[in-house]
Amino acid sequence: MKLDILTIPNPILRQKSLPVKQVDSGVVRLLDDMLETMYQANGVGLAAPQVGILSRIVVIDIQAREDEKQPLFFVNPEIIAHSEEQCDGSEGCLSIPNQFAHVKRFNSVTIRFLDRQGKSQEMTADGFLAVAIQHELDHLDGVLFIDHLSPLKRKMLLKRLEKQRKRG
Ligand code: GNR
Ligand code: NI
Repeated sequence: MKLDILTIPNPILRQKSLPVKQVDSGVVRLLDDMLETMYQANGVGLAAPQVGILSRIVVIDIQAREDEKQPLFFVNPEIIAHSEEQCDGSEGCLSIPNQFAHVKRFNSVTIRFLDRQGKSQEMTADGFLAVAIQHELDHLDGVLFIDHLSPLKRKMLLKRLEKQRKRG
C-alpha cells in the first residue's frame, strides 16, 4: 500500500522516533509499504517518520536500474563507527520537495541494525550508500539535511521552496 509522505513544516518530522521492540508482521508490512512508497516517489531512501510513524525504521535502494532493484531494510539502525574523512555531496529530501544542497557527511559508516527477519546485522558502507544511510538515520532523530547548512543557505532554500509552492 502506498503511504502519504509528509513535508515540512509538519512537526512530526522534527520528533525523535522510538526503537522497535520486535520485528513482527506489522513491522514487515510497514517496511514493504515504505519501499513501495519510496519507489513510487522515485526516492533512494525513506524513513518511517516521513510517513507519519515515529519508529526507527528505514528503507534504502540506491540502485537506479528498474530491473536490478536492491532494497535494503534497516530496523533500529545505529552508527557504530565512521571514517575520519568527510565528503561533500548534493542531497535532496522527499519531505523538502525539489530542493537540493551540498551537505558534508562521513565517507564511510558502519551500522548495526535488525534486518527484515529480525536478525542483528552489521554493514559498512561508503560512497552514495553511506550518504543515504546518514540522511535516513538523521530523520529518526528529527534532523533534516537543511539543518547541516549555514543559516543563510537554509534561509535561501526555504525561500525557494515557498516560491515554488506559491507557483503551485
Ligand atoms: O531520494 C532521495 N535522494 C537523496 C539524494 C541525496 C542524498 C539523500 C537522498 S535521500 C532522498 C529520499 C529521502 O528524503 N529520504 O529521507
Ligand atoms: Ni529525507
